[in-house]
Amino acid sequence: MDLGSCTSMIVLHLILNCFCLEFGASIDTISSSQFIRDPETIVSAGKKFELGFFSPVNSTNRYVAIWYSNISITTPVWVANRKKPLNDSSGIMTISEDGNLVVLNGQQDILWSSNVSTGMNDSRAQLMDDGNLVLGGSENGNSLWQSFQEPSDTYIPQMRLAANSKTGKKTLLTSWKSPSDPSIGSFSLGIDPSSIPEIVLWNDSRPIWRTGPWNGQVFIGVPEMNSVYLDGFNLADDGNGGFTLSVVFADESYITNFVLSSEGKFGQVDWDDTNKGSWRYQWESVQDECDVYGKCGSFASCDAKNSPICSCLKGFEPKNADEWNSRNWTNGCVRRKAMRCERIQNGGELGKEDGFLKLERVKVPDFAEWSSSITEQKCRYDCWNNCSCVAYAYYTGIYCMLWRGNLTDIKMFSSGGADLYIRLAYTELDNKKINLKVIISLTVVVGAIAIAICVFYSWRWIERKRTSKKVLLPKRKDPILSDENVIQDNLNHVKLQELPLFSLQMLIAATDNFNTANKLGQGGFGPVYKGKFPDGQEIALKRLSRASGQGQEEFTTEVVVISKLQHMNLVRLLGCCVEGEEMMLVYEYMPNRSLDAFLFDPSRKHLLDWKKRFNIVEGICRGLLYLHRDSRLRIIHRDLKASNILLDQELNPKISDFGMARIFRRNEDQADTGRVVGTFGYMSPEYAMEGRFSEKSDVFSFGVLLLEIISGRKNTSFYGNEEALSLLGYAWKLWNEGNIAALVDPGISYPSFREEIFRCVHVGLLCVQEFAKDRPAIFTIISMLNSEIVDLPTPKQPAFSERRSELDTASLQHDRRPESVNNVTVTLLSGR
Ligand SMILES: *[C@@H]1O[C@H](CO)[C@@H](O)[C@H](O)[C@H]1NC(C)=O
Ligand SMILES: *[C@@H]1O[C@H](CO)[C@@H](O)[C@H](O)[C@H]1NC(C)=O
Ligand SMILES: *[C@@H]1O[C@H](CO)[C@@H](O)[C@H](O)[C@H]1NC(C)=O
Ligand SMILES: *[C@@H]1O[C@H](CO)[C@@H](O)[C@H](O)[C@H]1NC(C)=O
Ligand SMILES: *[C@@H]1O[C@H](CO)[C@@H](O)[C@H](O)[C@H]1NC(C)=O
Ligand SMILES: *[C@@H]1O[C@H](CO)[C@@H](O)[C@H](O)[C@H]1NC(C)=O
Ligand SMILES: *[C@@H]1O[C@H](CO)[C@@H](O)[C@H](O)[C@H]1NC(C)=O
Ligand SMILES: *[C@@H]1O[C@H](CO)[C@@H](O)[C@H](O)[C@H]1NC(C)=O
Ligand SMILES: *[C@@H]1O[C@H](CO)[C@@H](O)[C@H](O)[C@H]1NC(C)=O
Ligand SMILES: *[C@@H]1O[C@H](CO)[C@@H](O)[C@H](O)[C@H]1NC(C)=O
Ligand SMILES: *[C@@H]1O[C@H](CO)[C@@H](O)[C@H](O)[C@H]1NC(C)=O
Ligand SMILES: CC(=O)N[C@H]1CO[C@H](CO)[C@@H](O)[C@@H]1O
Repeated sequence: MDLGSCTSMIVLHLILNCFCLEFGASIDTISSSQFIRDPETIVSAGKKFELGFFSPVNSTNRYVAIWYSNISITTPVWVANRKKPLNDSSGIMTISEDGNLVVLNGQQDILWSSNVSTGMNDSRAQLMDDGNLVLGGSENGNSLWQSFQEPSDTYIPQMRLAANSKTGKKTLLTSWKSPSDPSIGSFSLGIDPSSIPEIVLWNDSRPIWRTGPWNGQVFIGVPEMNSVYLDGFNLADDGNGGFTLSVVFADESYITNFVLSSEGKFGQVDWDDTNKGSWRYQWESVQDECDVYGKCGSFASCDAKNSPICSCLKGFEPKNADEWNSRNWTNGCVRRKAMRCERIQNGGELGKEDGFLKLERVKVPDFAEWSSSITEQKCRYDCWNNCSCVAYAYYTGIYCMLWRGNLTDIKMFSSGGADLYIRLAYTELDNKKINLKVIISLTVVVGAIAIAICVFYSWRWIERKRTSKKVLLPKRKDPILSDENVIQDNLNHVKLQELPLFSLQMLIAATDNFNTANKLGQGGFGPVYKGKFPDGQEIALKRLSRASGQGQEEFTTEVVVISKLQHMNLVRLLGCCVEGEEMMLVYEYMPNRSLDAFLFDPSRKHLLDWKKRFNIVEGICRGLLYLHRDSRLRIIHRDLKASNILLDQELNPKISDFGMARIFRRNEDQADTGRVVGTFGYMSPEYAMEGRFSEKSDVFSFGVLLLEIISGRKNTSFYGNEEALSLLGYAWKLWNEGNIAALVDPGISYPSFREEIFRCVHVGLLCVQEFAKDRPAIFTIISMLNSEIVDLPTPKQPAFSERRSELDTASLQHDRRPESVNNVTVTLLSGR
């Protein structure tokens, strides 16, 4: 199509649009001339949401509400006239003379109004496809009011909950009074911004559940947030007391929301379309009694696995023993022996310094105060140094939390959670003098430990066998991050604000003046050398060629992206060097080089048996999941391939080379680029041809990589044989012939893993499907590999499985920057 005909199409389209608006064929808008009268409705453009009149169960009252238009149960996600129902079917929703959106009854009384000063009388309200009802002036298109600002009992993706600690303003979800009465009930939920922000559920004004503080990635009192299912949350801080919660779900076709029921139950529900359709809770805030706020009173902890569930913290005793023993825990516990600093104040005997007792895996108590100390030692000292401090905790992303006064709402988790250090008088700690009793009990304990060790090792042996089949979900508390490493890790976070700069002198010395003997390889835009610092630390050094003028952007991207990321499956950047013409990046050294050096080398591929390969697959998944979903940023790698997967001592994979990565804002899902970079063979069709990339283009590359790992063959190793098919075409052919076994690398002996390998082939084929929307997201892939999802969909024909394209000549990896394939996307780029 030439430009002329394109323009005329657009004009025609515009004319049609106007025509529709004026004459009522467009039915997503309310204006003063185009209002709705019970039982009329309007439907959003994509037909996802509908607005109209409805009656709740067992009620004849009429309310204006928004519901999902395409599901069999009318589920209002927003109700307008909650306080003043209509008692007949004479209701109208329209734009009033003052420009507000209003609900009127037959007598023209205003039952509900958007109640903003609009300064115009010709505004219109539009129901958007995300469920938002937006009142806008027809002139400038600014919104005057939105239903998302006044939520009812449902939080739908795209909505934002805001709170401001300075103005005290909060957007709250408020429950209905009962399933048949939408008026405002006693429960509400929103952000409590008073100290470290968290989400709180209130019964009137009493908190009854809370998430624990936000650490930049998760609410640390919700251990399920380690799981991918609840991911997509973000709590943005405007630096001025304002916080905004948003949730992004990768798959928009999937109907899910968070609802606060009239009984005060809060959870995530999913629409299940099977049978006639129903809502299913996929997560609930209160999973056991210990989730109920302050169940055990002050200075006590709650453990649902114990009976009774409440116990005083060590060094504390029930305030009222009778009540406590009859399981009335309201009064909580009190300190048995005053802290030393208190004894000083009261002129008592001094004794030794107070100490801290560590409580592991807890939901940290309420009323944490944030301290600016960033090391654990300093945090401990801050607490120790101030007599009003009774406990501290140190947690990645928040760093130092201190508590004064009472400790309320401590729950013990079986995994996850934080470590809480409680301040106790010296004599309450475990370091008492050894007496006879202790010796006797020690003997018993030693015996018990011996038995326990035997049990533990046999259990571990069994567990090892089991976990070899299990994909590890991305626990934020990676073993590598525990205890001292947490400090180290956090120090790194801080340091990386200004990435260490190495001097050129030092790097010249480390690499013996870039001696070719130390050259590890040639990257896309510069050689990589091995080096060694005087202290013995080995490094890999990428020297970017500035001569070509290229590499500068990659250098910046890589520094920005990777210095913000910390994950065991991503390669670590140690620092950089910019001096004169030189730009260099310094990484940790990976002794086993990259995956392709094993996979495609006939003499070394046998070193990777199936278990190692599967471990590598899992690791890549975890690294990708972190990039796509878990880190603060959302990152599309764009150049995932075997040579960018480095292997450490134990052959754990680490994703490297972020020079082409793109950072997405949390609410962005895809982007277009006029400059297609990447490696043929791993590029998804929409990226290679249209410059469109998203998480799903990384998934495509992962799929190719997965098939390469299984087959031990490169996509590009197929010219001229096997009937001129690519790896994908070959895999597809074998899949259809039911001969998957022929794809598997003969170098891996596998009878006992047959099923697992076939499953991987299946997943691989799902990842390389032609259309991005058909490809699973990375967290789904993990569940699939892990056999959590048992019934895998049937893959459709992969991209590139038939055509042998003319691109073959470019399929070697030397050319990383083919020219723009499509000129049109270049103009799109500037619009974003
Ligand atoms: C509606 O009324 C019927 C009969 O009184 C009752 O059985 C049912 O539980 C009610 N439903 C709701 C949601 O209140
Ligand atoms: C409506 O639901 C049906 C099945 O429940 C689905 O096939 C269809 O795509 C949906 N339409 C929209 C616009 O979501
Ligand atoms: C409905 O409510 C109006 C006031 O809003 C009242 O005047 C009228 O009598 C009511 N009708 C019925 C049938 O209850
Ligand atoms: C409109 O808002 C004003 C203050 O913002 C309030 O006083 C008034 O009661 C509101 N009116 C309605 C109908 O909600
Ligand atoms: C809107 O206001 C203008 C003047 O302010 C008036 O001429 C016009 O009739 C009004 N329109 C409606 C629909 O009330
Ligand atoms: C909410 O508070 C009311 C009154 O104080 C109480 O009866 C009810 O049990 C509470 N509900 C929950 C879920 O805490
Ligand atoms: C528990 O103790 C508190 C205060 O002593 C008292 O007010 C409350 O009624 C008691 N609750 C029960 C269930 O006995
Ligand atoms: C201890 O902390 C409290 C509360 O922040 C503060 O008011 C007080 O000055 C501190 N005391 C010392 C000795 O730092
Ligand atoms: C615990 O401390 C908080 C704030 O420091 C206070 O609001 C609350 O009332 C206290 N609770 C008890 C049981 O003392
Ligand atoms: C794989 O190789 C074939 C030719 O060998 C090529 O046409 C194709 O673009 C490559 N990429 C993919 C993803 O299949
Ligand atoms: C892209 O634009 C350049 C110059 O603007 C032109 O030379 C080239 O032919 C165009 N390519 C395509 C595929 O349209
Ligand atoms: C399979 C393999 O070559 N593993 C090596 C990885 O690197 C460590 C440390 O250099 C070697 O000890 C392993 O043999």
